[in-house]
Amino acid sequence: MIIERVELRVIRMQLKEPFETSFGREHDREAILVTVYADGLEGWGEVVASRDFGYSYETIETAWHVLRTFLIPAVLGQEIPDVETVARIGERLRGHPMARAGLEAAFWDLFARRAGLSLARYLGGVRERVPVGVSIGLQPTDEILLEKIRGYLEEGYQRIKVKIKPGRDVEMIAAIRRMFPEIPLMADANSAYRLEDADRLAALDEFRLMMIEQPFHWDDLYEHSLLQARLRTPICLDESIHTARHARAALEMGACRIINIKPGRVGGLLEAKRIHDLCHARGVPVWCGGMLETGIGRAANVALASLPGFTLPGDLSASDRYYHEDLIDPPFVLNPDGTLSVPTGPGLGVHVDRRKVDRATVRMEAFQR
Ligand code: OSB
Ligand code: MG
Repeated sequence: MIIERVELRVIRMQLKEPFETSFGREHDREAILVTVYADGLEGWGEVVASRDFGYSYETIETAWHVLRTFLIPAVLGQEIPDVETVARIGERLRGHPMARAGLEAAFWDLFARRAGLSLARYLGGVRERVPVGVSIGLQPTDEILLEKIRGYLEEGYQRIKVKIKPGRDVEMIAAIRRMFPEIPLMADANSAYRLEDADRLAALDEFRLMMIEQPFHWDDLYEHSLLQARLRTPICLDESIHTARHARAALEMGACRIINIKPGRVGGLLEAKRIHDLCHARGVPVWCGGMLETGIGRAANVALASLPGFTLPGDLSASDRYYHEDLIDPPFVLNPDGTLSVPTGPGLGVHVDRRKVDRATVRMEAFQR
């Protein structure tokens, strides 16, 4: 397909409540929406970089720069036959996975629509519904956290993930376990610990967590392998897995037993699928992570999570867990069985509400061949 037009938008969405992790607090969410046009069709993708660095070095500003300076000129007016071509263009850059993933996502939507298939089917998905959990940010007190957990369990979420950091860990998890002895529970440190904290992390073993996510540095594998050798609890890596090569290395050195797959972190759905395929072949469970996406990024994640190896509940909560009003109509709603339904329409399978997109847009640029 000859790519006729690409649009970039920075959108800003107020979060229902602030989201706090070990690296900072977000009150609203900015993201870049990418729209590609060809043959009377359009495709939408979401770049999950934030305004500030923290989770990653990428920001809205770096992603905008990379897209408008390098990636869009390489596809605009060109004959792009498949997503592999887009991925190869992206791989010429070193790093900047979120910028690349957002553009690639728009092409996945476009090509799935051209094929008349849902993105889930186009990717090889096998599930009609995907099990989902909820990721709860750091709260001012344990009491508030326990109330939040109770509310999400009542709504039907299948597992609870809480954020931890030094000083907000063993006692907090103990309090959760006293109140909810049997719930599927896990903790995400977002790289807040150091090797010297290994004893403190080992003290979490007694709480039967499903996993501890990313305790050490965002780019580390080796120190995680030292920790995993000491822990009964599986380590799940998020930040440290940038490619399928990292995933293989991490598994072979025993740095983790579970992988959180986020398309934005690994440069796109194609690399996400490669990591899935590798883990699936080895019997390693994976789940789909989240970056507080709008319905556009969420639809791509839900499609990815319909692949057979995504056996654990993902950070794929309903639209109303994040936003008063999503950009898609209808929004994602939680099924009573704690799942989200995988859209079946062509491409992302969700209707992007352009009026809502316009209202959320704070910056826009169009590129025409
Ligand atoms: O580490 O998984 C993370 C949100 C922003 C950045 C990093 C992370 C998260 C979450 C939220 O945990 C997951 C979600 O519900 O989208
Ligand atoms: Mg994480």
